[in-house]
Amino acid sequence: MQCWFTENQSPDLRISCRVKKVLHQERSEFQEIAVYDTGQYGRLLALDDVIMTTDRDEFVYHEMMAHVPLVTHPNPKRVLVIGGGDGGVVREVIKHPVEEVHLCEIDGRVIEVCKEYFPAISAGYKDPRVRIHVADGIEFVRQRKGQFDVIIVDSTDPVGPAEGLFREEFYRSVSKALAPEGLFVGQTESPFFNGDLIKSIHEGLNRIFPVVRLYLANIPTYPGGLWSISMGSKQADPLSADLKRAEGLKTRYYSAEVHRGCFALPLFVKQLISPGTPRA
Ligand code: SPD
Repeated sequence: MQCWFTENQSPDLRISCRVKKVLHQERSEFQEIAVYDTGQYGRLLALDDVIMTTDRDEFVYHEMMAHVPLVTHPNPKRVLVIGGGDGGVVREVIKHPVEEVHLCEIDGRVIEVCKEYFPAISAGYKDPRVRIHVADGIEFVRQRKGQFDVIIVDSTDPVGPAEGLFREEFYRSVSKALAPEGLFVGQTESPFFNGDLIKSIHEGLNRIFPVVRLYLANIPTYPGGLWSISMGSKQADPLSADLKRAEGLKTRYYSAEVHRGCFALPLFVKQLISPGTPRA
C-alpha cells in the first residue's frame, strides 16, 4: 500500500508527496515532529504536518535567509537566528567571517531530530562560533539591547508558538536588540496566499526601520512556490550593498546577480507593500 504525506496548505488546497518510509514521528512539548523519506524531495521535515524543509530544495531558503542580510551589513560579527532549529540558516551564516552565531530555538527536540536525520543541514552546529539557546525567541530578544549586527527570524507559519514573531511589538524588540548599524530579516510567507499579512508586516516595519525591503525566492515545497522574506535595517540598504563579498561564497542559489534580482518584485507583490504603485 502506498503512503502519502499531505500538507493542508489552505482550506481549499493540499499538496502531497509519496512517502517511501516514515523515519521519525514524535509529539514534543510544542508540536508534532515528523521526518519522512520521500520519493521526490529526499528527506522531509514536517512540524504539525507543515513542510519545513526538504533535502531537495532546502538550500534555496537557507541561502536566501542568510546571505542577503549578511552581505548587506557592512561588517557583521554577531548574528542571532531565531527558530531555525534544523540548522540550515546557521550552516550558511558561518560561511561568513562572523565571530558569534546564537541560535534561539523554542523546541530543543527539533534540534536533536535534525542532527540525527539531516546531518548535512545541521552540520554547522559543530562550529565553535555557534551557541545554542533553547528558549522562547520573543523573550530572548526582549532581554537583549544593542547586541547583534544581524538577526534572522526563521520561524514556522504565524500560528501557535510562532504567531508573536510576526507582530509589530516583536519587531520593536528586534530593533532594540540590534546594534546601531544592525538589520534583520524574517520569513514572511506567500505573496499569493498571505498578502494581507505581508501588507500589515510592512506597515509595521515602516514605522520602526528607516530602510524596509522585501525580496523573493522560489521554494517548490512552500505554498505557491514563491516565498517572501522581509528586511528592516537601521542604515544599510541591500540595494546598494557591496556585492564583492557575495562572489566568494560557496552557494547553489544565492549569487551577486540573485542578490540584485531578488528585489525586483512582480507588480502584485509591489502593490502589497507600496499601495501607491500604479496598476499596469
Ligand atoms: N510554510 C512553511 C514556512 C516555514 C519556514 N521556516 C522553515 C524552517 C527551515 N529552516
